[in-house]
Parts: sequence; structure tokens; C-alpha cells
Amino acid sequence: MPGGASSTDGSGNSGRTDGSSSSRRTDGSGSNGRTDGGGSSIEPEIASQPECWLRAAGMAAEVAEILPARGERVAVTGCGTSWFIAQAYAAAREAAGHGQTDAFAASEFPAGRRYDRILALSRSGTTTEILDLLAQVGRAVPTVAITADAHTPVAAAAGAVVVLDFADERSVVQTRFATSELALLRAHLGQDLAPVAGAARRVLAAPLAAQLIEARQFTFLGTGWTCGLASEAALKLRETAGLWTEAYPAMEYRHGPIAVTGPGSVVWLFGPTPDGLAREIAAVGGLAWLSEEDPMAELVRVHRLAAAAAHTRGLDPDRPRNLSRSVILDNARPG
Ligand code: F1P
Repeated sequence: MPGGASSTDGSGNSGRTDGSSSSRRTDGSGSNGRTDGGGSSIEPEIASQPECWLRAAGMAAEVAEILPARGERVAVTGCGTSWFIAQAYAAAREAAGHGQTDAFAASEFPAGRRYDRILALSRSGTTTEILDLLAQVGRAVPTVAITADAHTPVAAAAGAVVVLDFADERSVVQTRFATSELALLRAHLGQDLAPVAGAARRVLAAPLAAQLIEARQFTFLGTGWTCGLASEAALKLRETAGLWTEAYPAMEYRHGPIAVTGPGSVVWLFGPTPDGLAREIAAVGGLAWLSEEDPMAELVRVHRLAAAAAHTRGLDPDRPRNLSRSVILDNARPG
């Protein structure tokens, strides 16, 4: 069902594209077999986020039955961008009083912990660590996956699936899929996404500040649910433009990370600014970037910067160095 939800016991591995026999990144194509037809895809994907968010949020009632219920003990898992979105949702859910929510990289999921539901995030639906985890769990615990592609192994591996195919991307790096699944999850927590989409439209319409385009190093800081967004922002600039980026909980910044701030550094705050921190950043020569916009809209500014910085550096933002749409491993278990 496009853009919908279903419970599945489906048929397995169609869509898995394993490529060469021993490489750790094995889908080879860099775009899961898609043909881009020239020109960057990432800019229109970035620009479509407000509409995608509203559409995803509009699905919240339809899929409420298979998403975590209030009071459940929940684990959320993913890899790369999906892990950082898992972190953001986990903190937001717990802060909203919906119940204990832990986030794990799929490869580090603690065996033996009891949860009422496991939520797996995977745009591609083919990531090995996610599929291995779901296979280990089986039907012992209710599992639900959010994916962009219903015709991938994750749909069979999870007990239920939410498909956001309208937010899928041609770009290797995730922008609108990741934020759309977070929009759905925020809506499921009872948040109104309309003002958030409005904030993203303002961010999209504003010029990118020259100080951001010219910066040599970025440190992203967050608190609560924006810690995950800060990590995702840092990953986006690394993946897309090869930039030096770091991310921490805001109060951790003074405990070491401040050492790398200097002229040409931007310290980008996604959550509330701890008292005195902006002054300390300025004192060591960095630029503190603060925003009144919703942090998810602020992530859109990072997306725009990532694409612009890639072009400035002569890189193709749709095909980042050393990356592919999905990491599919031949030997899933280390050691
Ligand atoms: C996500 C992911 C991306 C990363 C890279 C490999 O996988 O880890 O975040 O940019 O391209 O894949 P998934 O969400 O499809 O499981």
C-alpha cells in the first residue's frame, strides 16, 4: 500500500542487491540501481520537506495502532541517519510522557533486554544490521519498521511496516525521508507539524549566511531530543561535503570539544543555549549559531548548507565519497 501501513509476513529477500562477495559496502551502484538522469536530486528533495512532513503527519492516525502505544517500553533502532532519528524520537517520546524509550544502533542492540515493542527505522529496508536484529527477535516481541520501500526485506522481517514511499530519495544521503519519519513520529506523540512545516518554509526561503558557507569546522550541540538532530546534522555535512564536524550534548561542549573551536568554527545550537555558552564560544573565536526556528526546520538549513558546500568543493552531493544507499554485509557478525 503506497504511503500506508500493513502487517506483513511477506516473502523475503526480493530487492536485496548484494554485489561483490567480500566488500563491506556491497550494493555497489551508489544509488540502489536508480538512474539519476543528470543534475542534483538533493536540492528538490530538501525543498520538498514541508509538504512531505505534512503528508507523513497526516498518516499518524492511520498507523497509530502499530506505532508505540502510550505506556509501552520501547526500543528504537537504526543505522547511520536512522540511528540518529531513533535517538531524537526516543528522547521526544520519553519527554512527552509516553514511556521509557531507548535508542540503539542496530549493531549494539542489547541482547536479552525486554521491550514491549521494537521500532526499526530503515529507509532502504535492506540494511544488514537491521535485518539481522529483526531476524533474531522474530515474533517474540512486536516489531514495526518504517521504510521508504515496501518491496524490501525489512517488510517481511518486521511484524508490521509503515511505508513512506512518497519521501524516498534518489540521493544517497537521507534528508526528507529521515525528517518525514520524524514528522510522523512527532505527530504520533500529539505534536502539530503545521508550524514546523511553516518554519521549514522560512528556512528554505532565507539566503544561506556567508559565515556558514565559509566555515572550516562545525560543532553541533543539542539537548534532549535535539541531541539526535545535532548528530544527524554533523553526519550530513560529513557525508555530503566531507566537512569536519562534531556533535555533543550542549553541556558536554565545555568538557573538551571547545578545544577545537577557533576562528572559522561554527558552534550550531539546536536546543536551548546553556547560560553563558554563546559568550564563551565568541571568546575563543568561534561563531555561535542560534535559531528561534523549530530544530527540525533548522536541520533543513544544514541540508541546504551540505548541498551548497559539496558544490563549492567540486563534489556531487547525490553521490558522496565512499557511501552507498544501503550497507549490505556479506558477513553480518563481527569476529
Ligand atoms: C541508512 C544509512 C545511511 C547512510 C549510508 C548507509 O540506512 O546508514 O544513513 O547515509 O548511506 O545507510 P537505512 O536507513 O537505509 O537502513
